[in-house]
Amino acid sequence: MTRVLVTGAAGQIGSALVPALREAYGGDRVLATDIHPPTEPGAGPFALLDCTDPGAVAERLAEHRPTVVYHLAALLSAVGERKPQTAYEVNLGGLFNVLEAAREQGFAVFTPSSIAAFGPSTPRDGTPQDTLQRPSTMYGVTKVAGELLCDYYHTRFGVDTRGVRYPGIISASPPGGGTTDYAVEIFFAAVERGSYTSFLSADTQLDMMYMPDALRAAMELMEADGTGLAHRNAFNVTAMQLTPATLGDAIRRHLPDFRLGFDPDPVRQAIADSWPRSLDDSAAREEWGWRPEYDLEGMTADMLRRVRARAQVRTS
Ligand code: AKB
Repeated sequence: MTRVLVTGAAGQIGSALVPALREAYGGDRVLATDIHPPTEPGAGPFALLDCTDPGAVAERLAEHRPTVVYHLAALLSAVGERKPQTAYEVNLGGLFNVLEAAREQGFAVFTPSSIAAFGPSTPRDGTPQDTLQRPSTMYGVTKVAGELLCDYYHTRFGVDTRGVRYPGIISASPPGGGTTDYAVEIFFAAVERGSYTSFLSADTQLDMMYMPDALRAAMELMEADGTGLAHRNAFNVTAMQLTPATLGDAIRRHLPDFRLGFDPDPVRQAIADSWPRSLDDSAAREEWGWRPEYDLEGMTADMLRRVRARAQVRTS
């Protein structure tokens, strides 16, 4: 019987993953945890949890007795450059505490890595599964170290660790402090104001994925037969390659008057320029059957529908 605990449940991925896990495994089997209380109290079991506190992590996990932990608590790339020490403490310290509890208590761990685990010396087009990883951000450093730590806990202690390298995630749930956040902000600005100024230049190409695919990637990887996994931490996964300009064009096919400007922010532009332009996700496709469902057109239509619905709720 699957029992789940999610850390960072109030974040961009967590707030969408928790309902999907509750749908799959039953509401009372999925404990959502975060340092922030839930915005919708009563939606299901919730506990406050600071992952940097090893005692609290071990205690909460021993109480809930999960079979799987989705460990999402982390600072993203742009915030990580503003607060590198906190990013190290939360992203690596938190992961270490969860892995130690997994070693003692025997649950499986999903940890998201990111395209940020690559750096300027990585091949940028068709970035292979196994390649140079010398990132230039603190977020990226914690993601590479996290991948290695998860592999170590698997080979040394037999912990069932698995992960994916997420590209930018596009969702109607708000992101918090990432370099790919423009791809979410642009939809809200298009619906609410009819215009948006991108903090990345028009032709900055990055891998992206729509949230329903991101959730399926995590859940399908954790359900996959572990004996078929040659790679574990972490699999390249992607769904589409976008620039701010191509995303603006896709939105304009639904909202012809939408205006898009560009005012690159030096810090986030430098981060984006150090990341891949397109990932090769053939290892995920071969080892556990990964297939994205949403392309640019499908994602854009569905995002606009969801963002309009949210905007209506806000103004009614
Ligand atoms: C970020 O922009 O920091 C994240 C990521 C690509 O990991 N969305």
